[in-house]
Amino acid sequence: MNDDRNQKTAVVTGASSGIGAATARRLADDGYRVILAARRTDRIEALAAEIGGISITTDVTDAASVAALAEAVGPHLDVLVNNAGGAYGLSPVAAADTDEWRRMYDVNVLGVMQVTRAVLPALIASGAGAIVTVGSTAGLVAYEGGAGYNAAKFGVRAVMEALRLEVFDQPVRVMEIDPGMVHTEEFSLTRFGGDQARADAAYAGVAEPLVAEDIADAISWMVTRPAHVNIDRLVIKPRAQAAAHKVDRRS
Ligand code: 8X3
Repeated sequence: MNDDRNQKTAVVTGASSGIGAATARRLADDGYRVILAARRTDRIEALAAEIGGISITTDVTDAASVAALAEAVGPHLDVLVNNAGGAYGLSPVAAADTDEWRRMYDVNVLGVMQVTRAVLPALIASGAGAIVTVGSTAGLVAYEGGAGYNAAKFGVRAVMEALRLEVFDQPVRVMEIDPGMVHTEEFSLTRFGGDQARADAAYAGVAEPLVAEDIADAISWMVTRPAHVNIDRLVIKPRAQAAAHKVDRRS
């Protein structure tokens, strides 16, 4: 693959929709050569063609797939956006579905670990690497029915905190963004197994939830700070959401 060091390269996982797709677009606008990594080849191919990026079909939970992504990245990488993740279900602990919990741990925690581990040498080799992992306010405060997702996103935060300590003397920033309510086409639909009515209810009455572009804008800001500026954690919520449980739904 082209390794033109005049143009910075960014990998975005989960780039097929939502925050990942918006971030890929935004980083391309910012001048990055963007590598779009996701499972759905047709979607990332189409977006890559549109923004002049590169699509690499990737399942972050699959070791061989992640190894192929790292191989395609090559020896240098400037930015990694660990965005692939998601919530499955909203069951209380008493009715928890073990498979859903496993899937959440697999994609949110092991996925972040596997991709980060695979491209960390390339990030360090760039001399000024930057990692932004998309966590969630669900990783800061638990809520009823959220335990499986909460546990996974609390886990993501732990991984980022430990990694920051481990590479403190290396030229790589370890950053995290924790969004609250973001209205994307798929997050809630995935959580509720394709039930559009339940998905829509999550945003009911909220005049202005965040949109994917708001998060992409923040990620762009984080990675484009000077290399000595580490935004450890950026918590971002719509004004209507003072806390997970305190949402203005009057509209
Ligand atoms: C998404 C935020 O509130 O649905 O990561 O858990 S929430």
